This record gives sequence, C-alpha cells and structure tokens, in this order.
Amino acid sequence: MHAMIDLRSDTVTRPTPEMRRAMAEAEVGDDVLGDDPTIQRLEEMAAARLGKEAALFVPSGTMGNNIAIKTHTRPGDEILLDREAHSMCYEVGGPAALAGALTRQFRSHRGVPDLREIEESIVPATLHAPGTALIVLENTHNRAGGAVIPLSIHREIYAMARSRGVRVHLDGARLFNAAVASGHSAAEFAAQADSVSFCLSKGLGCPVGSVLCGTRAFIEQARRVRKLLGGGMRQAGVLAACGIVALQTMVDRLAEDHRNARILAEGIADLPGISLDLLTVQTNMVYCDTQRPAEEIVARLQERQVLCLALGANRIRLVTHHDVDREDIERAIRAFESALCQQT
Ligand code: TLP
Repeated sequence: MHAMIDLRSDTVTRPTPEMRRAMAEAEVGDDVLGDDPTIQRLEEMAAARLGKEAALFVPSGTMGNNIAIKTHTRPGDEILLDREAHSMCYEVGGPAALAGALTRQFRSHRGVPDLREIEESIVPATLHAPGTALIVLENTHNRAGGAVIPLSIHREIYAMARSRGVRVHLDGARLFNAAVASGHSAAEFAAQADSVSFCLSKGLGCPVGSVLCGTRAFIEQARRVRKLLGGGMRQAGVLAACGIVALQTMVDRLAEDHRNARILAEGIADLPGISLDLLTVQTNMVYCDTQRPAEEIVARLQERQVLCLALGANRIRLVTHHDVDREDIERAIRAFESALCQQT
C-alpha cells in the first residue's frame, strides 16, 4: 500500500532493490568508445530476446523512435503512421524536425490498423512524389488504451510492406505488455520488422532507457544517428545494469498490472458520469471519458491521494504498474466513487 497512488503512467516506477544493487556493482566503461561491458551485455540480451542481430541502448523511447525514423529515411521521404501514434502526438514533431520526414496518417480501430488503408496510402517515388519509405506501428497502442495489435495483423502488414519495398519500424515501448497479454513472444511480434524499440523505463521499472534492435548494418547507422542527437552516453552501464535485471525479472509480472487494470476498469465503469469501453482495457491502461471536465475530476482524485492524467477535455488515463498493488487499486476505486459523488 502506498500513501499516494500514482496512476499517471508506468514511467513513474522506481528501480527495485535488485536494480539498485546491480547499479552499484555494474562494471562500466566509456560506451561511446565501445568499452562498457554492461551495456554490451544488455544489447546482446535484447537483440537475442527480440530475434534481431544487434541492438543499441538509447536514453528514451522518443530517441529510439526518432533514431529509427531518421536511419530508415532521407529528408522528404514519406512515413506512414497512425494519426494517434506516439511518434505523431507526443514526440514534439521529431519525424519532421529531425528526419525531415513527411508524415501521412492512417486511422486504426481500437489501435488495430486496416491493412487495405495502409496499402492504399503507400506512394511510390516518382519525379513528383517523395515515396513512402517507412511504416511505423505501435504495440501496445498507447492512445488506443494500451490495446494489443494482434500478431496476425503484424504479419499481414510486414508481408505487404516487404512486397512493396517499404520498411517497418515497430514502436514497442510496451511490447512486453503485448507479449504477456497475448501469449505470443516479443520476438514473434518483432519477427519481420526492420527495427523495433522497446522501453525499459515503463512497466519494466528501470529509471532510464530504451533499446533499439535491428540488423547489424541498421544498428551501425543508428549508432551514428544516436551520436548526432547527443545520445551517446559514457559509463551508462549503471543504467544498463537495471535493464538486465528488468529483462530477467520484470517481464512475467506485467500480468499482475494487467489484472489490476481490469479490476480498476470494472470498478469504475458503471459509476455515474463515467463512460468506459471495457474492450479497450487489454493491458495496463484504463482510459475513460468523464461527463464533467477531466481536469476537475483529476483534481478531486488528487485530493483523495490518487494521481492520474487528463489526456483530453473529458478524457482521463490511468496506468497500473509495479509500484501500485491490489490494495491501492481498491482504494483508487473508492476514491473515484467519492470524487464523482462530490457536489460541486
Ligand atoms: N509515453 C508516455 C508519454 O509520453 C505519453 C506515457 O506516459 O505513456 N512510444 C510510446 C508508445 C510511448 O507511450 C512512449 C511514452 C514513448 C514511445 C516514449 O518514451 P519516452 O518517454 O521514454 O521517451
């Protein structure tokens, strides 16, 4: 049980005691010079886990996506992505600002893209048209409520993209949530992607870091782009050490976060003034719409020791993670009941 129940994001998790020990004991070196054995170990583990040749430790999921987009494209190329994708909504225009990429957007239904719409949006390069170089997928899909894109859809899109000569980057910030929820491995989801990034600093509990994976040639190029963006880190083995612990100990327990999200969603779905589509609650996120302004409900919940985010005028997001337990979830449900009953 925690004094403040922080459901703003799974990014708020703090390192476990085992991670702190691993940090203290990590063997380190200058990674820009290729000398950090702990980073190298993490990169090898991550590449193996995702079935890729090589991997690159990067400071954040945002940088992982931007490095991937910049490495796969040339300025002016088109990239195709969901209009609700993290790269589109929350990365400060990175694809345009850093890669000079033109973004063409598609719609998805509960996070699941439509193969035909994507295929029809592909533009071949001509004298006039820039041409589509890259498709960006996201799994789990954040703004679709942490929804899992089914493996079959990934496979269809990879096959179609390959046949059209277009590459695919998978923003797998929460790929292990998708894996645990679906019963398929992260490697299966990543199998034919040209690159995939996943975050250590979300449900896996690390303080910092993401890993970008792909072919050896891609990672070699990506390493240069990381340097360009100022993401080359020196004795960052202290951080990579947490990543190793995370991959060893924090993946399977994500199922507990998913159970807690479901309990929370079911607990608040029928409250007056709340509308919630339980079908969207597939992993560790709960999005709901509020009759009253979201900011007002967020403030009322804060008075009751529950933190969450207003992600729209009438939209609230709650995210479960390692640092909230079942008891916290029960308290959060009671806080919701009382916040919604409060007279204005
Ligand atoms: N998402 C954050 C916020 O930026 C919204 C959160 O709290 O959920 N891809 C996806 C799908 C993400 O959800 C995020 C973070 C990122 C990439 C970026 O990761 P960081 O925060 O490490 O740059």
